[in-house]
Amino acid sequence: MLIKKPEDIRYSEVTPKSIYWNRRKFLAGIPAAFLAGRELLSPSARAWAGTKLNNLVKSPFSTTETQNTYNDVTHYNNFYEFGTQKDQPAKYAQNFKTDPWTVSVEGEVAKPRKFSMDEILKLAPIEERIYRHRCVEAWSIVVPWAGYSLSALLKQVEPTSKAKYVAFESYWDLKQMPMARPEQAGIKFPYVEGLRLDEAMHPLALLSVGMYGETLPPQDGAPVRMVVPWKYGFKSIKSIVKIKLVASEPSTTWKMSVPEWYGFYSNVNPNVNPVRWNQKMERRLPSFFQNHPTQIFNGYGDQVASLYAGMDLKKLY
Ligand SMILES: Nc1nc2c(c(=O)[nH]1)N[C@H]1C(S)=C(S)[C@@H](COP(=O)(O)O)O[C@H]1N2
Ligand SMILES: [Mo]
Repeated sequence: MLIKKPEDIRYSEVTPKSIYWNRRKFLAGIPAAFLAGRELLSPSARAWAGTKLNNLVKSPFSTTETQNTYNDVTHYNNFYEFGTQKDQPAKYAQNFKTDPWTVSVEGEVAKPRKFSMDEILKLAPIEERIYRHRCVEAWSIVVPWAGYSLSALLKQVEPTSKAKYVAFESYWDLKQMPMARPEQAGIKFPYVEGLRLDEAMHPLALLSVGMYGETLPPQDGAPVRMVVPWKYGFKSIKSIVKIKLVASEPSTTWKMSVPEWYGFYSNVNPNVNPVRWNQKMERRLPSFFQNHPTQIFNGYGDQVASLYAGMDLKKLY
């Protein structure tokens, strides 16, 4: 019998449920020893993660900088719900159940509604966007994300004139995330983030459903997350279940934790160091050394600087 390795299996389209059941049928006839560990670990997560996304549209926003490897990006993570050490999410998010999944989009909108992942996947053409990602801890990566501008989703619900900010909330369930306790992680849960409405509507603000041409792995925020490339990484909230349009600035997890270090805006800025360490240089993984000068707005200033015209970025860090 010829057995394909799971990672060689390719799908013609993304339909997580049917893939799950077909794959279960396919797997049922195969002795366990033939299957890769990854597959055995988490049939439910695998139903979503690692599924090929076809017909990705190229994006003019992509950088030509060298991309990090899939291994770099999936084994050096910040996802405190699954542990605070960089290697923990890869281990402890493996069984994270991301199907079925819905995202509620509500608040100051004319048409509040819940979106299933199938609906999110079909809402707009999925683009590949190769972005720089800069963590406030001063490491950085270059990732080929898959997704589309968050604006495409927000337009569907028709924000009212009262909507001035967008508040995001991550999934939180102690059964699936036993480490997601404030005593253990040092932050409150559920993880929450926010953007001003004009930031959220900016085409660079990406609603991401995948990376490296596949759906997101659990440790990187499956099944759907934000990627806001001109801000420090903690603004790019993972595993989103709620998006609420609101009238005033929403609370954000890291600002609640240490307000003098982590502001609401948290634009990448080598000239402002509210955190106790310097932000002038960064360590591009997998290097051990700070080998890259950090750019204002993480190099996206041409596109986004106008959003902050007239603002004192030292005060509004
Ligand atoms: N829900 C949630 N989202 C989160 C985090 C988290 O702990 N929980 N960490 C943030 C931080 S600090 C960074 S740097 C990025 C890391 O994304 P990556 O692991 O996919 O590189 O996710 C952000 N989103
Ligand atoms: Mo981060």
